Amino acid sequence: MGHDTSRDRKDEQLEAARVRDDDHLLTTNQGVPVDDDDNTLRAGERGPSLLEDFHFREKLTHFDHERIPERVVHARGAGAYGHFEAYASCGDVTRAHFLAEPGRRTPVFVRFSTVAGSRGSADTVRDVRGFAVKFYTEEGNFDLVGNNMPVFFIQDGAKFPDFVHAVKPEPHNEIPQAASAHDTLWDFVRKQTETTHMMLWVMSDRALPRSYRTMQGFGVHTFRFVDADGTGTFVKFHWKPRLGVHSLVWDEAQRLAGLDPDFNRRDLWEAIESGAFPEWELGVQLVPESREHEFDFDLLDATKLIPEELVPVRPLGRMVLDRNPDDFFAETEQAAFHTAHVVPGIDFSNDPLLQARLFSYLDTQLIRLGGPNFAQLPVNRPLAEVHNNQRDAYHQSSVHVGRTAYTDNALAMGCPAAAGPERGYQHLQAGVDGAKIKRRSPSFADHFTQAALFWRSMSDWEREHIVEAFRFELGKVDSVEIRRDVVAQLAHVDRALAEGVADGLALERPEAVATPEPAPSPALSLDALAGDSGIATMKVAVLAASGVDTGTLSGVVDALTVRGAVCEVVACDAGQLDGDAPGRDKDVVRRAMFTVAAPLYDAVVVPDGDRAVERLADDHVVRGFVAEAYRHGKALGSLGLGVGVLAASGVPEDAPGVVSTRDLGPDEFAARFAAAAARRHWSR
Ligand code: HDE
Repeated sequence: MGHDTSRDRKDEQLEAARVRDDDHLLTTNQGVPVDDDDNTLRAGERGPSLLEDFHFREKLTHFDHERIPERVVHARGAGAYGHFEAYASCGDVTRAHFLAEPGRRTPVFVRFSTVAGSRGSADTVRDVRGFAVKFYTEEGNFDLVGNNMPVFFIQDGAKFPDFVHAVKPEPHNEIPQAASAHDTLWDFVRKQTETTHMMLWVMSDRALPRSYRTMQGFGVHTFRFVDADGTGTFVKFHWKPRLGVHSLVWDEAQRLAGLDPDFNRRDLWEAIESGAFPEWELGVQLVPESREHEFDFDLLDATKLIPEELVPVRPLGRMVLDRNPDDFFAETEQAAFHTAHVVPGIDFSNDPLLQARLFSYLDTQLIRLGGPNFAQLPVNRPLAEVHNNQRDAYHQSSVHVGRTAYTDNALAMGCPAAAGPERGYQHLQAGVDGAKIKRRSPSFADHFTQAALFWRSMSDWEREHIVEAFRFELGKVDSVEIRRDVVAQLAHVDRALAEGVADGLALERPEAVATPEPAPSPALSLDALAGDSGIATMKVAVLAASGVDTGTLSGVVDALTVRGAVCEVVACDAGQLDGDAPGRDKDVVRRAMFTVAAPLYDAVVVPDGDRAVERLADDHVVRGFVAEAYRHGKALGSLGLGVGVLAASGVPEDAPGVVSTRDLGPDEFAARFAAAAARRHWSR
């Protein structure tokens, strides 16, 4: 009977769809309407399936072939569309059209990623983040394929496969996933001391971004700008997030990997859906070619940065992301970035890491996207028109007309014709000389000074987190020899760092060696980068239970929302709240406590209401929630009797970042609370 009823219902639905719009009918890939999508064609109701069921075979075959290889690195990522807008003309240094005029807008697609994990791995692992931007300029696509750290692990592309094999899960048992805390990575690190500077960045909280929206981005390599006269200028690219730079702490990041493996991806998606469009400023450090050799490091060495105190960052424009993709696979997964996608006015330096990338990115797309026609995919297609004689190959979707597929031709009046130096991309005519040689330049030999620069630029709490990270990572390394060697390596950076790590691992402190003492670069510390956007777009948990004072509850939610915060009422139980006063007490519960945890929020508020406070304070899950937020340095606030929940959770009323009031109104409270939530409180 059930069978007949559901079939009847389906028939009705089909009929309704037919009436509504013929476009909504299910068809095969050949456009043939399908009568039934739930049953294979059978010989008799209980008989074998028939080969002639072309619809079923097509459906299953397509499914069987749905996967393409994930990216060999940066497999896990999330993307969004937006635009870049230039502030002013940069004609003094580059002929790039998209930077030539104030207000000129260029559409962009951006993909953020982790490096080591597989496509389904967690977002909040300790890792570098990719920050790849595709500018669809009128002169063709420019891809700025950067990271959220300004330096890299290695100096020469020949070591890249070794590095990636070392950091990825170990090949015999494919463990651990998306983690650097294992023997092979640290074995690589101790053998390749050029990794030291980058390893300090990766052990810092920069490797745990709170959000893609709160990360810096860097082009890493030295590139070149080229002006209309053909003069080159060395350039390093920087992205600075409008919301300031904010990170998680390790304990929180680990919890989040289980609580919400999509934490960063979800944050980006939700921000864009809610209209809180992520924004960055693009800036450049410029070095005239005449000053190439003025630094105590080599500009071609990607393990080095140029301190902003030596060469300030010149702002070029801003980027806003305001549209989520419609189809993750079609757009984000099939996006093909390539460091050699440059436009007139942007050129390369001889950085040997960059030179290797110029080969690798095209090569990787050939296997990943199945041939050389990936530029025809919608996300990769330039806005600029494409005219050339490249033909055929897998997935060709252009229909080329005409009989000439060669230059130089007379039959098609010589079209398409080379654009010439005025309009075409012209490589900078940089001089080269020297013997063919497989040897690292001696100017790349210093592996420790900039590691010391980074360490010396950190605040106390950042240093503590770095030491803890080294202890954690090396603590997971089985080989005591590797642990010892890495500690000895750190002794070349800073004695206190090496001793801190050694003590935590119960290793002998390493022998004293001379350490470099470069002047710190304050611009590198997260303390200098928190920004001034306060509580804007931060997620606040407002803890409630039946009996909550709905006046303060809605008052504080409104006052924080006005300041840009995203408030979620979290209650002990699912369902509606029974408030102590008439007001907006129905339907306000967004999450039941048993579905969430403190790491999902940036700050916590407890409103007034004696019955609610009693219930909350009595609940060990609530107390654990509050205590965890406190431990992670987050702002906590209470109104009226709400302070009882903080006290029951062991939060001192006068601790930094705790705002408790018995007499302030919701608005005044919100102003003070927003200021407290602007950054974490590590001095507790
Ligand atoms: Fe990549 N890198 N990389 N890389 N990389 C890839 O390209 C490679 C390097 C970066 O969202 C791959 O399409 C080599 C530095 C990002 O799709 C591959 C070397 C920086 C992304 C590749 C480097 C990056 C990639 C894998 C050393 C920061 C993700 C899939 C010579 C400046 C882009 C793909 C996206 C992806 C090779 C070093 C950033 C295999 C050989 C340095 C953001 O081609």
